[in-house]
Amino acid sequence: MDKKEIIKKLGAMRSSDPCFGGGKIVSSVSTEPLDVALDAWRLYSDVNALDTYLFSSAQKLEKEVMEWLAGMLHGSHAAGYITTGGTESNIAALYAAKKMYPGKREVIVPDSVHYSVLKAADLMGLKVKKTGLDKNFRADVGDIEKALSKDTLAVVATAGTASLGMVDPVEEINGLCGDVFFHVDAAFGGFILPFIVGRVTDFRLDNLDSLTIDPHKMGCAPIPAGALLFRDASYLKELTVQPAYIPITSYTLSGSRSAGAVAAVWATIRCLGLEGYEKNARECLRNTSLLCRELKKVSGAGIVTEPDVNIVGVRLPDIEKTASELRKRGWGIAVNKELSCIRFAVMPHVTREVVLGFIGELKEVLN
Ligand code: 0PR
Repeated sequence: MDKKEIIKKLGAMRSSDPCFGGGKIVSSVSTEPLDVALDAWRLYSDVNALDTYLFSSAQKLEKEVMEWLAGMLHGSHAAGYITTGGTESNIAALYAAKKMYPGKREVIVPDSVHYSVLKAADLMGLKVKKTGLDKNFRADVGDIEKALSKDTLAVVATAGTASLGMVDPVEEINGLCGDVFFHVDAAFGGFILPFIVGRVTDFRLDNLDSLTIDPHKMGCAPIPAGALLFRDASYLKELTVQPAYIPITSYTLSGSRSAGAVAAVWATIRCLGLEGYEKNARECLRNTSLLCRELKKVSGAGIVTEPDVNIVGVRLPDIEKTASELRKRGWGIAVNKELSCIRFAVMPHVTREVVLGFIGELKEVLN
C-alpha cells in the first residue's frame, strides 16, 4: 500500500468511531490531547526512556515532570516515574510495599477500589481484605480500623473513585497507617483535588507512602501516561535493578518505555501550567454541579450520590432502554450494572453546552 492510501484507510477507520471533540463521549475519563503534546511525542518517538545512558534528555524531561507533580502534590522529597497508567502505578506501588515489608501479606481495600489493585494483589499472591463503604460510598474508616492486623502490608484508598467520583476520608485513614504502607489512588482525582480548597489528599498526609496520578486522565495528556510518586527516593532504591550487560539503573515495572509519552506529558504540563489545570478543574466541577442540578429536575432521573469530583452516577428510569435510546442519538455512555446508573465523566470536552444538550435529549427520550 502506498503511504497516502494507508493514511486514507486509517482515516476512514477512525472516523467510524466517535471523537472527543464531538463532545458526546461522556463515559470516558480520557479527553482530547493538545496538539503540542502530539508534536512532542513525534520528536521522541524513537527514544526508549529505559536507555538513560543514550538518551539523557528524556531522563531530564522525566525528572522535570516528576518535580512539577511533586510540587503540585506537596511532596518536597517525592520521587517517581511515568508509567503507562493507573494500573501499572497501582501494581508498582504494591510491589514497593511488598519489597519493604516482605513478611506481610494482607492488603486492606475499601469496596470501591479500582480493579487494578485487586489485579496487583493477585499477581503478588497477597490476600485482599475488603472493607465497606459509608452511605455516601466513601470508605468506612471504622471498618478499615477493624481489618488492621499484624499481617497488614498496605491500605489503599481512592481519591476519585472510577464509578462515582468519591474521595475516601484519606486524612482519617492516614491516621491509622503509622505502621503499614499507605497508598492513595488518585489516578482520576489527582489533577482536580489540588484545586479544591480544604481537601488534603497528597504528601501533606504524613503516613502517605505512594500516590497514583494519571496525566492521561484529567492531566489531558495522550494515552499512555500515568505517574507514580513515592514519598522520597528511598522507595525507588527498593525497586532498583542493575543489569550487568548495559549501564542502566532501572526501578520501573516496565522495561522499555516510551519517551514519547514522557515528552508529551512534559509538553502538556508546560503548556497548561498550574493555572491551566486549575481553570480546567473549576470548569469541570462547575459543569458537574450543573449536571447534578439539572438531572434532579428531570422526572424519574437523578444522581446516586453527590460526587466529590467530576464523575457522576446518573440514575435513569428504565436504564437499559433509556441508555440504548441515548446511544442511538450518538451519546457515548456506559451503564454501571452494579449500581444501575450510568457513569458520566465531566471531562474538559464535556462543556456546559454538552451538559445542557444531554439534558435536553434525555428529556426528549423520556417523553
Ligand atoms: N484507578 C482509578 C481510580 C481509575 O479510575 C483507573 C482508570 C485506574 C486506576 C486504572 O487506570 P488505567 O486505565 O490508566 O490503567 N479507570 C478507567 C475506568 O475504569 C479506565 C478507563 C479509561 C475506562 C477510559 C474507560 C475509559 O474510556 O473507568
